[in-house]
Amino acid sequence: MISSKDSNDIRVITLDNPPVNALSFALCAELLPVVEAAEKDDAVKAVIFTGANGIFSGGADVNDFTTEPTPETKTIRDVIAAVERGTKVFIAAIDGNALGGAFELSLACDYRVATRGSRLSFPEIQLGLIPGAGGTQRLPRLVDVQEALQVMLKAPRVPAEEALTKGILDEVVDGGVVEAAKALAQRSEGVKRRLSERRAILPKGVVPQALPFVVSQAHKMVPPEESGGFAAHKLIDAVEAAVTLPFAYGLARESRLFDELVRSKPSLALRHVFFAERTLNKIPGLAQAQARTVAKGGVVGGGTMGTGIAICFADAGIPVTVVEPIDEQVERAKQMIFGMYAHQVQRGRLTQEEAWKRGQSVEFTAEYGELADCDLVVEAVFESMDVKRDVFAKLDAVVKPSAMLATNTSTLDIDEIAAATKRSSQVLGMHFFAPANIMKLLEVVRGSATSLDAIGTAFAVGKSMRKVSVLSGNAFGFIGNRMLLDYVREALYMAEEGLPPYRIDAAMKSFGFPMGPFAMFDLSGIDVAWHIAQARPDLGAGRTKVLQRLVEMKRFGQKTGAGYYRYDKNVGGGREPIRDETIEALFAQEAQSAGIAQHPNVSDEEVVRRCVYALINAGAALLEEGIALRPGDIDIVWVYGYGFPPYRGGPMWYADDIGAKNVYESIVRFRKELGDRWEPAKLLQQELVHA
Ligand code: T1G
Repeated sequence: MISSKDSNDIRVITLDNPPVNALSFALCAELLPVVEAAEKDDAVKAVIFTGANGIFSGGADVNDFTTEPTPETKTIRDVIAAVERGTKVFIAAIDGNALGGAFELSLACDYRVATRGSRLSFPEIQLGLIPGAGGTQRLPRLVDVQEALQVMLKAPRVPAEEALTKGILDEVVDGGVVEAAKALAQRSEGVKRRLSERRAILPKGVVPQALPFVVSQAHKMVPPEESGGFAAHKLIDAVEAAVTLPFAYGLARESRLFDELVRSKPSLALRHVFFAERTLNKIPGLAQAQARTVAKGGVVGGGTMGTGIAICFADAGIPVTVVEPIDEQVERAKQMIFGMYAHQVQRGRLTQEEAWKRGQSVEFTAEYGELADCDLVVEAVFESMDVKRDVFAKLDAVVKPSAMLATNTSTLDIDEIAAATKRSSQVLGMHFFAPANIMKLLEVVRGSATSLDAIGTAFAVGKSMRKVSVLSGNAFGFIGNRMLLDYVREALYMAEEGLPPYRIDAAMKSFGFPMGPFAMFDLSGIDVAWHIAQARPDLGAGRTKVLQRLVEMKRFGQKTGAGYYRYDKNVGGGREPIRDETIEALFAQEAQSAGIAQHPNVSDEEVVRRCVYALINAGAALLEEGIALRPGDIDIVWVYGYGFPPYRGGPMWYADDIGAKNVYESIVRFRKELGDRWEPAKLLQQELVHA
């Protein structure tokens, strides 16, 4: 895992622990004596750290955090302490990513060189942690406190050129970073530059007396500790120590804060999400599958979803042809594409040239025949089985024999759609979430005949589109929407029992969702909910005619300026839900007509239990039915697709956190109090859902 090679009086130490040179306990146990030997060797004047496998290092090995270190365990902290004590000149030669503990190792060095295109980042906050090996103490001694906080709070991937401008790097080279480091070692003439010997840098215009105010302001800028801000507040405490305490004391403070965070529930949940996301593609047999290369994509339907999917292809560098027979729709689609890319250029995310290239890679036609050479075609037409079957029959007749056909349906039966073709092994669902070019979640839905090659192709295309792809079995609503129906059913039932929608939404927002179920209805469209309720009245619908009344009043939600809430273009740009007592009166009136007993006094905690336990119960049933492969897959669907607070790990992780048995007992109580719809999934009787 560690190799070292001398070049005259310079020792080059290489981190080599594929795939990302993670600074595991094992690697650090090997690295420490090599660093100490270099320090003791009089023939060595300078030490260079570099990484193999095209990356400096992805930081500490996140797997190690659940292992309680023993006094004998060596971590990156021990290596950095040895560098700190060293008298040689230490240089970090960075190529690729230098993340977390690797960034910290470079800060303990006297000099830092990187190749153009390398990136430095402190992603710890995304794991509910803080840099725990000196980063919170050294970075504020290299850039000012405000800058350092932004880098550690927002976790940007800082490009090498920007890091050079900020003074984090000493040199950026186009290649030969180790050679450049050797030259720098010679030029350094043995001059060390320990950051620990500097003072933290206050932002321009901030005098030491103003520090308490600056710190209190920083705390106000991050979410409350119980709402996902736990690590952020500890980070601010650590950076404050960098300003107010001597280096050694600040380091000790950082260690204590880190050790508290690494055992915290939010961090355990976020590390679960990190690994669950990287487990999604571990599907039995998929490694042996022959995923097709998709050199050309096709989309049928140039509506909002179809155009969004076309943009996904363009962003992945895959030329795409969209079949859309209606000229006005083609114009609208082109405007959407042009506007989206113009926005990206304006925000500096894309160059004009790249935007132009991507925009040009999307072609429109009215002819199915233009799709003949596509490797993958995604259908995105009206949610009607007859319409979709007709599209698939036409596609089957024109595309090449090896082409894969995917439907973007959100609820319809994949097998029934596949039966319209003679290639059912090459048909599957690719359920994009609106807006398709923004949302990262992609449900890949396998029909009973879908081949592993087809699934592998969909996962490969999803990766090139930078999607988070989750495999789902073929059942109504797949994973996300199937669970959503039980979640929204409980919200509707509580509203019918006299609890105002704004109270329900407020409770779910305080739990950590970005918006509550009624605001979500208004965003996605009440007409869409009505369409689904018509298709499956047994799922997700309420017991009253409220939904029907809203549709009759053409209150479809944000897009019509009113739904469960009112919207005023002068309030939050017309997107801010405004409580509407007329809807509460409508619920009361329709509930009375339906003879529904009123229970308006439901606590926020009970609102959360009813909505979240409905999710957990539906998720457990999907695992029992084999629709979802793993609990972690369900967690990813809900964190990425529906805004479940990631610091709670997703619905199934949350179930284990509160205890699956506790959830089971609550559901048994709900069944007695609320009705047979609360049939507890057997899986919840076991100790942990995440076996
Ligand atoms: N620890 C353990 N495994 C890791 C890892 C890490 N830090 N980073 C990646 N992997 C695994 C990953 O699970 C996957 O495994 C494989 O490597 C490829 O990952 C002390 C406390 C580095 C940019 O948070 O951002 O340092 O699927 O698919 O797209 O203060 O991985 O092959 O079994 O993501 O090329 C901080 C997280 C740690 C970095 C590469 N570091 N990783 O992206 O590959 S905390 C991170 C990434 C820390 C110090 C603190 C990315 C990547 P498998 P991948 P990629």
